[in-house]
Amino acid sequence: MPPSSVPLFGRRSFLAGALGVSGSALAAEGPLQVPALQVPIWTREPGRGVASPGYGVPSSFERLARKPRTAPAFPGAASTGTPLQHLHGTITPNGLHFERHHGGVPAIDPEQHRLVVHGLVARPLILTMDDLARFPSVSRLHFLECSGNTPAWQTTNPAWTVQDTHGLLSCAEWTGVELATLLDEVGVRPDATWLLAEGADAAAMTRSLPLSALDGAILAYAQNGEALRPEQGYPLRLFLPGLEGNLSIKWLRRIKLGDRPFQTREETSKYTDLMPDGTARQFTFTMEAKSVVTTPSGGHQLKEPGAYEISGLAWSGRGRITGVEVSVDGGVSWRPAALQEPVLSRCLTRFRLPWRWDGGPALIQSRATDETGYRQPTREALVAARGTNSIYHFNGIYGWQVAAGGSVRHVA
Ligand SMILES: Nc1nc2c(c(=O)[nH]1)N[C@H]1C(S)=C(S)[C@@H](COP(=O)(O)O)O[C@H]1N2
Ligand SMILES: [Mo]
Repeated sequence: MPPSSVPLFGRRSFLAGALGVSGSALAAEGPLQVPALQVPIWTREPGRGVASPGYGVPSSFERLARKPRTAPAFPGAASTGTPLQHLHGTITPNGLHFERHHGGVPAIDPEQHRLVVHGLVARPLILTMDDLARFPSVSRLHFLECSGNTPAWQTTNPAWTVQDTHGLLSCAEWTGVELATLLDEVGVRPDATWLLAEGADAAAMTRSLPLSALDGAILAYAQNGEALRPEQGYPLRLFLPGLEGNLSIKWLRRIKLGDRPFQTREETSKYTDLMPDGTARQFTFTMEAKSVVTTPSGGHQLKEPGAYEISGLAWSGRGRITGVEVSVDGGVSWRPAALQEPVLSRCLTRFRLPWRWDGGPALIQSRATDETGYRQPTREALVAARGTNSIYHFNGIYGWQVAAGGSVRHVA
């Protein structure tokens, strides 16, 4: 029988041998003999008062942090990854949302910030943040992924954690005005087919987007219930569900309607995909279905053989995730994982599968399928189709090798 089909929780306990209670005691019927609970110091004294200065922070026992990715060309052109290996559920706390800045984080006074909408429109507009707050608003849960997430086309490193391989991925509830609402207000002319979005940062990041790709686009001013963080584009960003992160222009200050793509630096020299024949794919907007196991993953250490939960994240820029399969034998056999409800379109989906580790080597992988029927490919299939010249859009199956001693390492 392959390890993946060994019955998992046939016994009475997940943690036989743990909790200071022996496995044989658990197996026996009747009341358990447990040592008396001590009354700890934190029960004998009152705790501290309310949070000061008023904005709460995590317990001092928690040490979560974003982690810088590759060394930046200059200090402002940096990125940091979300610690996916330590997070739960699907929402990324605002202080841990990944960051990617091409010209640093500007300190923008919202009173002075303006959004200009012009070009092929009937009524060009200059809007303040107060103006925007008066429009009808929406809140939607969506992932954001940098297309440069997962540096796996040419390189691999056994020391990588999931923060290094998939950390340019986060998920939040985004609130703001639907772009369609604003476009109605300015009156898009019939000859307009593309728009340009421009940021107010020192990079003045600009990207072109066809109007046909704007489904669900939000002019977002809030993230998980509070104003955007400066790192995420305070006071205003474009948010484009399911599309490569680069298009979600932060510190948004200008939208121009036109009748063709604007061919900016970021869509000509950057954010194109060099194919094996030397041509480049341009305007590869959609993030294809992808998944990764976050527990156990690189850097984790399993203490002893027994019951564990395999858990991870799946997402697709094309819609809902319909299934995630997990393999613990390097892709020989696959089993369906449970998907945490609600499964939302273009949002992270948490998957889980109980697993009994027999103490031997195991290669843990996941593969996701979305509602279009697209299934996450193997690395081999991706490379066969697209070669190894690319930088962006790696969505291949990824693995974690559990060694006999319980250490967990990345394998390509
Ligand atoms: N104005 C501006 N917008 C920007 C960027 C930037 O440097 N400047 N970086 C882009 C890139 S490459 C990505 S992946 C996302 C990252 O968003 P985040 O930092 O909120 O995670 O923002 C995009 N929008
Ligand atoms: Mo990015």
